[in-house]
Amino acid sequence: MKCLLVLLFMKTICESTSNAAEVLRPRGVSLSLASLYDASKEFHCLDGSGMVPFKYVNDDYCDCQDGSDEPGTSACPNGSFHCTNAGHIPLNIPSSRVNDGVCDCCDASDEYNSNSGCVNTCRELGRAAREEARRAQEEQARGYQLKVNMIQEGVNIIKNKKSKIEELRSSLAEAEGERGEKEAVKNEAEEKEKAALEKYRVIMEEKDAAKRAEEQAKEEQEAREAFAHLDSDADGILVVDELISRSMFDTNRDGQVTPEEAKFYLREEESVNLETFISTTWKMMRPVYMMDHRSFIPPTMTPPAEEEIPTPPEEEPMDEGDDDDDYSMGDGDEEVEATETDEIKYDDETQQLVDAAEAARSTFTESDKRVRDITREIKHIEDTLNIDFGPEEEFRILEGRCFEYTDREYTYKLCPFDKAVQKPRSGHGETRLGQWGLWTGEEDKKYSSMKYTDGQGCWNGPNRSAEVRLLCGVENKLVAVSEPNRCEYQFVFQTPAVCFKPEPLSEEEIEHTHTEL
Ligand code: MAN
Repeated sequence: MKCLLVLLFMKTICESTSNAAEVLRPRGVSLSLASLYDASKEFHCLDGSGMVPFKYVNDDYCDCQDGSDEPGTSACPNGSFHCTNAGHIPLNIPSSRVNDGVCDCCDASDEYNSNSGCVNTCRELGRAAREEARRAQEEQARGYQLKVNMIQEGVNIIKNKKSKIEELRSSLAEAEGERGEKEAVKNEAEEKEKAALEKYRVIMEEKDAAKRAEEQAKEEQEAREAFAHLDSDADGILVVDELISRSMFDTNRDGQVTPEEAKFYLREEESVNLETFISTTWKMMRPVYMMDHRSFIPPTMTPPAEEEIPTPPEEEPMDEGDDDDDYSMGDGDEEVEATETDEIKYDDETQQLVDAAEAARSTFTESDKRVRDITREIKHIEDTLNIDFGPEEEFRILEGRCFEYTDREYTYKLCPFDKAVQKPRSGHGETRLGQWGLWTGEEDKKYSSMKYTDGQGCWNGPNRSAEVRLLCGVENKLVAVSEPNRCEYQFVFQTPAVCFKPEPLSEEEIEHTHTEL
């Protein structure tokens, strides 16, 4: 850098970059501020805080509050030094770094009075940076070309889906018509079936009624026999004393039946006649009575096999005239009868009508299923058409595809617009990190990140979720996954879908490139 020594105070006015060769300005001043440093006038501090003679500029003494009088020395703590960095990118550094022995500017201008030995590397750095920028621009351009293809494919998918919906709608109309016909056939067949079964319904009801009556008679007979058994003096009245001699009523098992215990079974009456006994008392007494006769089976138990039914112990006293066998219950007779009752054999004509109705029902069910399947398929396609696949449908071709990334512990899988999952490398089972949620990029960068929400719960934490940052790249690829906060994952996905059409090089850049070459 060529510097002129100006005036008495060793202030330096330096010639700057090649493209600003003729603009002389104090050291550390940028081209844009050069006009504010006019050596023929007093210097106005840039923040308006004061005015000093121009000779005070860069005199290594801080006069202005904003440090603007010392752009080229480290005298002001808050000053700013501008490196022109010709050949590379200009830079502003805090002026406290001027001559501190550290090379901050690639043109070495910040170390003009130190032993740092800084050399100008701007040319090499500039060349490398331009090379990198060119490479990035080429990548953008290739990516953008691929994006154009993705857009085209997205548009085609929509077209195909729409025509598929049309096709399905006409199949639906046809299937609905068919279902209507099958339903009419079914209704007719069922009418006939119902009429034919009517006579069997009457038969079945009669059978049921007969069965109920038989059971009632049986129970009444049981009651009569028990009454006769318990009514020791056979006077037709059952009294408390007659129960006291029966150990079966010893509720608390203390070896004797108290009047209270006996009365309990007579429903707190002193005595009952046969009629009352049958209608009310027996119901209360029956379980204990039957248990005593070893033939009661609680209703919820399956009847034991015959050989398992315990027989009364021989020493058990039996009153004369006892006919315990009469009280056998739960031998399964009812079950068999019920089964027999259910299995009605229809006459041939009825059977044919039942079969025809069954066949009509099954044909109708098939038609109905077809209608429902088509309806579901239409709904599914309509739902995917409503997903926001980007302003130009550029993300649509990613639907139905999945991308993986493996780190030391886990394999992560991203299925765009569906889900994000995590799978331990050693072990089984996937952990759901989230379901497709929404686009989360800010303002005009809405499509630069997406969020998958409502994943599996995290112990003592939020439900898992994943944010996917999208970067321009020439292939669709999951390139990184991290977990910055527990159960909050960050995916980085490269895709041409976010590449922009590269801006053409400015004339200045073209000029620069030519000069470089
Ligand atoms: C699993 C993984 C981890 C997560 C912990 C939280 O080990 O899903 O990513 O941090 O659970 O307990």
